[in-house]
Amino acid sequence: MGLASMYEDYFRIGAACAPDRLDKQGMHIAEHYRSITAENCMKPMEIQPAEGLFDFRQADKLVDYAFEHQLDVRGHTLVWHNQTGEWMFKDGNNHVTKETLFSRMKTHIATVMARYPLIKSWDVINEAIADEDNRFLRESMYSRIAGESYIEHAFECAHEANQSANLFYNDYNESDPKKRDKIVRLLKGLLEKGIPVHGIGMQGHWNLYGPSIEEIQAAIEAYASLGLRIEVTELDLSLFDWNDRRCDLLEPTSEMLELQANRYDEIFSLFRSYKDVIDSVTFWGAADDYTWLSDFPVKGRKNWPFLFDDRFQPKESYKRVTHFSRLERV
Ligand code: HXH
Repeated sequence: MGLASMYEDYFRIGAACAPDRLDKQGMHIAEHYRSITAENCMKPMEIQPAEGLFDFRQADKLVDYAFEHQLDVRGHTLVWHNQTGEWMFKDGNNHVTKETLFSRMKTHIATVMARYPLIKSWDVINEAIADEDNRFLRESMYSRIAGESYIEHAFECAHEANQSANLFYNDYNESDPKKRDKIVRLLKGLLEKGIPVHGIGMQGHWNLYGPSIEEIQAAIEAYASLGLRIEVTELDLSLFDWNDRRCDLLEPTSEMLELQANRYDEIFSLFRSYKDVIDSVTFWGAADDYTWLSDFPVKGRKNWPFLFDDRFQPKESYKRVTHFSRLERV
């Protein structure tokens, strides 16, 4: 029985993947996951590299694979300051006007969502809140040209494109109390204006040392109190603390793997206790053979953030996450 089946009564379990990794990872993904997210191939830059030039080949491959294997797909991501073609913000040598930007956003959102009408959850906006304590909105071409209004515009376009889709605001450091409160403020404002936003994507790029369970729980409570659905969208547990830049590790130590198993255990116990508000938990990868963390924040430093090892074998973390008491299942 695969990971996702064990969690059938709780939430969907997903993995991020890429079409050119399906040869290697496809079987593993079909066995253990119920949902996939495109790691890169649905990002604006990939899908619309130049104005009006849509390239759906990679994304189609992933969606076809999902359909064949009865996996859901999460759409990631419609609007982001990163991995977006420069053209989006330019008119010759000048910046575009807000009107032009809004019309380009609308075309992009409508075209992508129309291509994939069966995708039920979309990350409409990714990472719009600033990390700095003294700033609210992230500084980006979007905020420079349109201020905060681009956010509601994106949700309105998405809702117009597909009225039955669940629309998400997605961000990282989402459990940090200061950033959490800013995200809450943003979403509260949107809801009060009647903007169609249905959920919050908690990315969950965490590590062995933080954030604490209390902080994660407080974040879930805060987001749920707005009446929003929660999806954990990009979960991974790096073996390294953020400021730890050591590069000498060829394989994880048993202490690290034990700590990781403890962390995964308490994190999934917490998620299970919030199954009424959490609809899915997606890892930002499928197994330790590939992770973006092997290039971030230290280029070329291998990391081992998942429940399955390099050869798709279950780690101690997997055992702890799946060996929960059946009495819990109510
Ligand atoms: C996610 N960003 C994206 O949502 C996903 O699409 C991508 O594939 C991987 C991760 C997380 C992230 C956000 C900001 C960031 C790095 C990763 O930039 C920083 C740079 C330096 C210091 C802190 C953050």
